[in-house]
Amino acid sequence: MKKKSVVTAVLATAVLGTSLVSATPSFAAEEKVAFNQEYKTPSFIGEKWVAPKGLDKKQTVIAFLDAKKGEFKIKNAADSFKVKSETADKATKSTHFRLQQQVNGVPVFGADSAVSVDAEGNVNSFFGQVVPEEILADAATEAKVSGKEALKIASKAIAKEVGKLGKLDKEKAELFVYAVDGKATLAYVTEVSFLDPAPGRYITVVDAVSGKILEQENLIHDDKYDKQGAKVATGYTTVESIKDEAAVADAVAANATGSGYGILGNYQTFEVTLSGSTYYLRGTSRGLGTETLNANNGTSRLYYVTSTSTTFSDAAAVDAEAYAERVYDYYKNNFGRNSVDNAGQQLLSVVHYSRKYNNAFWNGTYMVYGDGDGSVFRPLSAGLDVIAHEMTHGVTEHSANLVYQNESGALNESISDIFGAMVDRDDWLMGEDVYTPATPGDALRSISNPAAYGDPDHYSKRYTGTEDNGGVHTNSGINNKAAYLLSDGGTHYGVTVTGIGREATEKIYYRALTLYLTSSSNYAAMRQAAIQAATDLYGATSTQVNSVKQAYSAVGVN
Ligand code: D38
Ligand code: ZN
Repeated sequence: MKKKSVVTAVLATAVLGTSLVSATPSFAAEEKVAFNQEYKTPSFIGEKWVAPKGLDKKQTVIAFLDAKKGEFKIKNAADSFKVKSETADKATKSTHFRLQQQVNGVPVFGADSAVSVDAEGNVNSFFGQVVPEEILADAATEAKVSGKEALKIASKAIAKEVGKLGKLDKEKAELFVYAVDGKATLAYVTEVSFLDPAPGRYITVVDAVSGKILEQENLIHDDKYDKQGAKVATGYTTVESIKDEAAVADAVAANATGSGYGILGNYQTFEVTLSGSTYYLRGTSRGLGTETLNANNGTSRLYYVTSTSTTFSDAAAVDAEAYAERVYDYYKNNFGRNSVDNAGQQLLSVVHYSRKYNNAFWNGTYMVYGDGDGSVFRPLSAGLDVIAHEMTHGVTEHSANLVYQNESGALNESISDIFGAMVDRDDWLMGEDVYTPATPGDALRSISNPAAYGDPDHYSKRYTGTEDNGGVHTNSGINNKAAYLLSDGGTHYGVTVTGIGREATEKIYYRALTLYLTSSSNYAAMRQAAIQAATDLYGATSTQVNSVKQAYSAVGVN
């Protein structure tokens, strides 16, 4: 089922301003409009658009899009866009809309956008992707297959690839008009996730008329995993401490502070919940709660982590819970964000996943940590940056929703690495506390010097193959380097960047992620989104804005 990936066409965006070959990078004027390379519709508009009198903000956004309908290649903005969210920003008194392109009321896959309206009610910026209606006209308007049937078709195909599926953590089917290579199809984009028999988060695109699978991709699939796939245990030993989930939920519970020693021997405190005479590794004060569960070196069942006192002895579980709480607090204290979805979503962590599993991942429901094989990795929850990286995938999914492929996928990875390094603030390395216990000082990736681990530190060095979803863990280096230069400064390929510090840097990236980036954003959009965020926070002529421009020019993103 390997093919052209789920969204390659949608993602094949690149900015072509009028002057691709601009003057010396640091002096280049910012382009006011950028275009999607495939569709030749705007992907960024940075000009102020003065609203006609008498419109409210939402009407202004639609009027703006309608005024540009020729460029967007649509007939009528009111029919073509649906407002998904409206967020008021106290800092700048601006209002931020997220919109979804639709045709006959059906959303167009990957065609979302972000439009900001300033305090005076004028449009400030547009970011996103709009597919010409001419292309969409081909799609059928009526589904012959139901969402349920589409999920059945998807699950059957997945089982054929990985074997009989265990409990499904998520099953979702959404009807879209799905455009690829200039051809539009009415299709269900389904998502099926599970931990058993192997980690799966499958996106399957099913033709809503014929039931044919157009594309299928596992987002938790990579070559490194394939190599150790054979080692994944299919069976597991049951433990006596197995508890009935319902019984625990029904019991009268009380909170307490628990403690224990983590993998690296550090003393950790965290929330625990007393139910009957048993303490659970569960906190209730952060959003809808935090909880750490134990896969017990299997893949098919999750067990409670319990103790007869507030002291917990499972070191990997202690770290997972303590650090999940710390990452929650980082987002809450710095940005007022309430969990991954900003609505308190319960934070679930799974430890001791599979056997000797050398990785950690976010599957849309859980953060999952392997124990490592002891030589390549120690239990991965021992890394605060690892936990921040995984949880940030959840934050991204609920904000920009950067598609996990090619440039947007590399940005998705980079955002996770950047916040990993912001939470675990003492260095710019990823995974240094868990990788190769016998080799001190090394890491999985370096944000300050990606090249030290073979990752690109300039756009011209980007990987353009298809491995790892188009090199998402490789090309992340380009944006990682920009973030590092922005924070700490330096001269890179002859371009000097004035550092603005970690505090300003994290604010800029959080703002760009939550207000300006969209699912199809590429590096060029990232540059513009960071400039826009820095402009909001510090003003258009600030050193911070200038440093953002320098940082992106230094990594070849102009
Ligand atoms: C290196 C080696 C063996 C396995 C791995 C890496 C070796 O040197 O022999 C597997 N691996 C681990 C990681 N990357 N690859 C690191 C973790 C970070 C967070 C510590 C990581 N995980 C991925 C992610 O969260 O993006 O980056 C998991 C991706 C799963 C979806 N594609
Ligand atoms: Zn990641």
